[in-house]
Amino acid sequence: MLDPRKPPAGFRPDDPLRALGIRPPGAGPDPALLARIDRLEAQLAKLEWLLDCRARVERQGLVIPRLHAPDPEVFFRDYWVTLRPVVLTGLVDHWPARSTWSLAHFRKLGNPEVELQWARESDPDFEPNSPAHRRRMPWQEFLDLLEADPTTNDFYMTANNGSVNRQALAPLWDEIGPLPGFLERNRMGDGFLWVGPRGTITPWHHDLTQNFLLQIEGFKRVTLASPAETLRMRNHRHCYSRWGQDARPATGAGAPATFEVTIGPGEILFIPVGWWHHVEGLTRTIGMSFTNFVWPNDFARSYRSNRDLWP
Ligand SMILES: O=C(O)CCC(=O)C(=O)O
Repeated sequence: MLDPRKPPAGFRPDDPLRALGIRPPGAGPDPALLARIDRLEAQLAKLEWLLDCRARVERQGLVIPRLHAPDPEVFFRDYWVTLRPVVLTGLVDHWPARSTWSLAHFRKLGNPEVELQWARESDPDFEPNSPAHRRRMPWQEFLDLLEADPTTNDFYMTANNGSVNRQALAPLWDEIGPLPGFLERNRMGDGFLWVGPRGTITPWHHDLTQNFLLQIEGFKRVTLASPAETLRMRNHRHCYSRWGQDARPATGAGAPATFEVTIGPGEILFIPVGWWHHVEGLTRTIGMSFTNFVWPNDFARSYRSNRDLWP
C-alpha cells in the first residue's frame, strides 16, 4: 500500500523538476539542450552559406531585362521558375484602363466612400502599422487631393485598402484584363489598386507570393534586392527591413546589392516571391498589382515567420 506521507521507492528529490524539464540548481546547462543549439547553429550556418553563394554569383552580373510581349511559356521558363525579376512590356495595351484611366475618368464614378492609407509621414513604421493608418473618405475628396498635385508620402491608396475599394470602385475592375496565359481570367477581381501622389514610398519588404506590379499612369522607381541578400537586409520582423524608407541603405561590406528599375504606363514588373523591394512614386501614379497567376502561387500558406526575427 502506498503511504502518501512517504516518498515512493527510488524517489529523488529533484524528480518533479526533471519532469518539468528543469535542471536542478548547480547541475549546469543541459547537455541535450547544448547539443540542440549546436546543431541549430550548424543548420543556420549551412543556410547562410547557401544564400551567400547565390548572392556572390548574382553580384557577378544579374540584370533585370525588359521583355516585349513574351509568350507565357517563355516567361514561365525564364523568369517564373528561375525567380528572376523582369519588366514586361506590350502585354496590357488592349486593356480599356490603358486608354481610359485618368483623374477625369475617375471623377465619373460618383462619390463612393473609399479607403486609403493616411498620416504616414508622422510614423516611421507606417507600413507595419498600416491597419492604424486606414482612413475612409469620399472618392471625390481623394481626387481633389490628387489634383492639387502635392509631393507627399502622407496619403496613398494601397493594397492594404483592397477589400473596401474593390467594392466601392467596382466599375474599374470591368476595365482591366484579360491577360491570357498569365493571369486567371475569373480572378481578375483579386487585383489591388495603387493610387497616389508624387512622393509615395513603399518601404523595403518582400511579398509572400509572386507578384505583377502594373503601371497605368505615371512612373515608379523600384529598387530590388535578391532573397539571397536577406542577411544584409536587416530583416528584424516578418517581411520588413530596418532599412525602411531608404532606397540606398548602405555602402560597404554590410550593404545589400540592389537593382533599380523604373516602370511607366503599360509596363509590368514581375517581382518574384521573397525579392525585397522599395517603391517610390516619381509622379502621380495609378497602378495595380496581381497575384492571380495561372501557376500555383500559394506560398503564404506555409509561411511561419510573421514575428520578430533578428534584433
Ligand atoms: O507600388 C507600390 O508602391 C508598392 C507595390 C508593392 O510593394 C507590392 O505590390 O508588393
